[in-house]
Amino acid sequence: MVKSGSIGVLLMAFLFGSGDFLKMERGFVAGRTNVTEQCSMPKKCNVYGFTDWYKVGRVCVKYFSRPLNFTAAEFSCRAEAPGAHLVSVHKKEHNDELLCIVRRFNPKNLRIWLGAFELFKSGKFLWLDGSYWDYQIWTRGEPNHMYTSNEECVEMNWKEIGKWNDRGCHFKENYICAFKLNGILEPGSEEME
Ligand SMILES: *[C@@H]1O[C@H](CO)[C@@H](O)[C@H](O)[C@H]1NC(C)=O
Ligand SMILES: *[C@@H]1O[C@H](CO)[C@@H](O)[C@H](O)[C@H]1NC(C)=O
Ligand SMILES: [Ca+2]
Ligand SMILES: [Ca+2]
Repeated sequence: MVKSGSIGVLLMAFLFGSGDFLKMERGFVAGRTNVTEQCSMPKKCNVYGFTDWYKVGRVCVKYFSRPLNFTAAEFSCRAEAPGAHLVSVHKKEHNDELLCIVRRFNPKNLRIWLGAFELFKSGKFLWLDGSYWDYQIWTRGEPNHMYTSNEECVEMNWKEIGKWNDRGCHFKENYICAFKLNGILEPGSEEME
């Protein structure tokens, strides 16, 4: 027979346990609600064969949960769609939309490669798709390896969510690919130069 004292302990354990459980569940639900509230998922891309891609500005993008080093990720993008590269970012609004996509598909690991790298320790960053470097949103203290070959590639969501960091290109990360919706010439495309 179990003594009444033990039953009391068991009961307490049960009550406290379930209390914690409820708190955790509430926190989880609130967190999720908030993520969807603060973040507007972009529309699907209306391009035949690419309807599981999303429209961000004038490109279609897709998240790949497949950790690859920067070079392998870029070549994987090129194989996914004609004219595709690792994604470039030119506006806060688009940066937010990319973050939203990552949150939706992989909330537990937000780190991704963007399509930017530092050209030969020049202190200058370039986009792989040839578009202008006209926007940046670095984590505080980053990029911390300009003018050295330690960290040449650009990732998002390391220490500060939605911000960028320069990191060694050999690390494997998930990534987002992008291709242009149409061939219309616009400022920021390499055809204008
Ligand atoms: C969402 O988060 C903010 C702070 O980031 C908080 O003030 C707000 O109450 C949260 N909303 C919900 C619905 O949990
Ligand atoms: C990147 O990954 C590819 C494919 O696994 C590999 O061949 C290559 O050596 C890697 N490059 C770096 C810099 O790690
Ligand atoms: Ca560097
Ligand atoms: Ca860095």
